[in-house]
Amino acid sequence: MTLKNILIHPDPRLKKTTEPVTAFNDDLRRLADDMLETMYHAPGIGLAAPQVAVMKRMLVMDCVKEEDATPEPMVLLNPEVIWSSEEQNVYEEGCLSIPDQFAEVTRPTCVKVKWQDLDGKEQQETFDGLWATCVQHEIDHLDGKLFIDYLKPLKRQMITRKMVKLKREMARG
Ligand code: K2U
Ligand code: ZN
Repeated sequence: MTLKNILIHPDPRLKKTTEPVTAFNDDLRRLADDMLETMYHAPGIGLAAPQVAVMKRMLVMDCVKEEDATPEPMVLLNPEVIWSSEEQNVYEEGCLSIPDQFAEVTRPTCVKVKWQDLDGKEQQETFDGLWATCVQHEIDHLDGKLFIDYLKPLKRQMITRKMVKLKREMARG
């Protein structure tokens, strides 16, 4: 298991649409393990492949928040939202690629998602609550969309400027 480096916005790879997964093999399983390890270490409750510079339609998540509860790691390949509720709710979102920045985003409260699992077998599930917010946030990443893209331009530019400054400081070490 390897911890992978998480890309920080702005980065062109975070704005690209990713390619479908077609090879369901051991390399994919190893990547899923590495992404889950990276997610738990961050810590986060979701992580999309482009965030670790892998341009594939793949995401992992585990939105179980209770410390002593059993983790529920999920690996979704080629995920698609096939239904979303009229009802929407607001959540103060963050992003591992935009550290320490939070803003309210409105999304459908409930979504039905279909995907393939690591064996290539088709799965479907309806998500609500934090799981729904998270899976929509991650699928956006696969289409090069970040939560700041839902904000007013001024707020988005302010956050981007902070990230450019952070990356300059990180580069200086
Ligand atoms: O994609 C990511 O950057 C992972 C996010 C997923 C996420 C963002 C907003 C709302 C739900 C999920 C990280 O997990 S951000 C850290 C976090 C942790 C707990 C609750 C919300 C966000
Ligand atoms: Zn994110």
